[in-house]
Amino acid sequence: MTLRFSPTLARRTRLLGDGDIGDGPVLYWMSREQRSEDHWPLLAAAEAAASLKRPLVCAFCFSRSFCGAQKRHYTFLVQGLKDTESKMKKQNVKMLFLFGDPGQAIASLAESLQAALLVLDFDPLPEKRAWKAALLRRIRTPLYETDGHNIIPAWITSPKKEYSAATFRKKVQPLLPSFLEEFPPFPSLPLWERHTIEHRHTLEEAVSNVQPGNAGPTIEWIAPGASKARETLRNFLSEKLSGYDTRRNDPTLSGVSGLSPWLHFGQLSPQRVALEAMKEPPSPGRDAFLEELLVRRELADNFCLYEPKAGTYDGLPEWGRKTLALHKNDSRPSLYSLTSLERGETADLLWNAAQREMVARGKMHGWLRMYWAKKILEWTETPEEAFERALLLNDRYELDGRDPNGIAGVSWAIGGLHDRPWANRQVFGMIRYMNDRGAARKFKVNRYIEEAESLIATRR
Ligand code: FO1
Repeated sequence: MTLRFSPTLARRTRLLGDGDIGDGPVLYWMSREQRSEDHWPLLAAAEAAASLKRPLVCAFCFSRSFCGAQKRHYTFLVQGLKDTESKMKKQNVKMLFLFGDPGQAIASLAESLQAALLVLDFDPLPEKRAWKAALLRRIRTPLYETDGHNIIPAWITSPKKEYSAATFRKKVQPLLPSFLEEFPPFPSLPLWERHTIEHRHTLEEAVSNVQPGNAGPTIEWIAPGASKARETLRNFLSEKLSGYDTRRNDPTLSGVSGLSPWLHFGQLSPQRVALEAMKEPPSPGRDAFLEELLVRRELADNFCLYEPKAGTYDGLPEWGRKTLALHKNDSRPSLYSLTSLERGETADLLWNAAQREMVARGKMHGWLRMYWAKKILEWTETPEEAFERALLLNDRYELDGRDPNGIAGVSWAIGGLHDRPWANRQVFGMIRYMNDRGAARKFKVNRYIEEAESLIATRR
């Protein structure tokens, strides 16, 4: 029996594997989208539960490690899940927390629940692809995947890896009006009564098994959770949206949204952000912001979805790897060890401040991230090692790291992904070059360095 979803959910959901509908509750395996509202995968699971007259159970599985995540990341994630768990209760959704290899743990939970069917949230991150494959091998019930991160489901926007934002934008624009819609109301669901003691999986118990590293101090300047995210969104839209286009490239003006940590952990829906932004008056700032949110961000998912080697040097565009290889033996102006880079101990004061801010606060301004990664290319023996170092440091310290956006960003800076060839030069070949003179044209470099140092000192 194939389930029939309502049209708006059917077009955001695809059947990954068929099977027999079980006698138990519907199971939503929460991973990327860790909120309780504005949530297409949860709505798909809820619609299935309502039509089958079954309860809905939501499970989050903590893996042993995750792309180099540290304690500071789990603190943000766990606080957010606590907030979500209490909201889910009000919708009659029971949350269970597991620990282990997610593909296996979720399959055995589905088995023990005799789950009617399973819904998971789309995530093209390489790490997640392995989890999904492991689950598919074991699961017996129908398995659906719903895209809760992209306004247009990634497999609908384009059937292939896109070359640039320009080609991708041409596909996004005609589809946007019909997909940028309000979320339907959450259906009323029966409470899941029949849980036995074996399903007593608490959040504290599950996360106590994870032993993350402790790099970087705890982060205090941003509060996790959906309510804080919505408040920040509201302030950004009313105070900063209209000037976004003129202020976004200047790290001395807090002109950017600062929403990326909540978006990364799925505590805020990108569709909610776009719906609220569209309620603001049209302006060049709104256009620039929506371009980042709808094109750049979804382009990163397109890359990870269609490039099997995304996140590795071999996943970079061929033209980029070729031009870097031709300049492999160029002498580097300076060479630094990973430790010197990690400590921000280079001769470049701007770079050091950006690195130290990322370590201290788990964030780095967008323009500086590009400059930061390109300098690592210039100061490392080989482009391959530079790519690995940039992604390693990004994922170890950034609050919004371990994400398709981080992979696409580092791939753009070092390998020319979604960019075009530029004039040939030392070390970079035709990869776009950036230097401190470029920075000085964009913003007051010394002001940024002073501000960063004071923020680092006061831990704000
Ligand atoms: N997702 C999970 O399903 N299980 C985890 O244990 C987990 C840990 C984790 C730690 C840090 C982090 O930044 C993300 C983490 N995620 C985890 C995934 C996250 O929710 C996002 O799905 C991806 O990182 C974005 O693609």
